[in-house]
Amino acid sequence: MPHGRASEKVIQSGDALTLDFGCLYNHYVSDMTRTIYIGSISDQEQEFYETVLAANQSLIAEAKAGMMRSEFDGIPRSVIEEAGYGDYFTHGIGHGMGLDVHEFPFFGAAATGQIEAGMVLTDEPGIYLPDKYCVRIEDDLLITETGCEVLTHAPKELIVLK
Ligand SMILES: [Mn+2]
Repeated sequence: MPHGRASEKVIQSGDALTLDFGCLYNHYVSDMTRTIYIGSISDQEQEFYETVLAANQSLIAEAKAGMMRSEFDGIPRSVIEEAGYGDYFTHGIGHGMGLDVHEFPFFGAAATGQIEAGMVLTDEPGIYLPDKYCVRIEDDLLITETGCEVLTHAPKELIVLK
């Protein structure tokens, strides 16, 4: 599921762990997600990870003020679609944030209008294979006139905990 809930499940070797969290500072929020692997990783999970990372990075490379919201969603989505997993990316690419963790603008299929300099937007592509596993990588981007500044500095290389 794109947004699961914490449970009593004991983490086991072979599990993928998607960690979605943030902090609150002077009334403003952050939001980030990393997916790590416990003990081992299957070839398919590794392909999913590399696809989602490429999608995340494609938006960092292209995002800037004046871009249409449909384009902000469509650039990373096309990376996942071209890899053949478009049916498993089941939510918008991200959302605004500030005083609240989910703020205007949103990026569903019906999103219209442009993104503006000064907006802080999440870049959170994912692939969710029902009843198997998922991967999501989420960074916070500060939109500028010429590009974007990545506010999330946590590493994104594939991590398999032994
Ligand atoms: Mn988010």
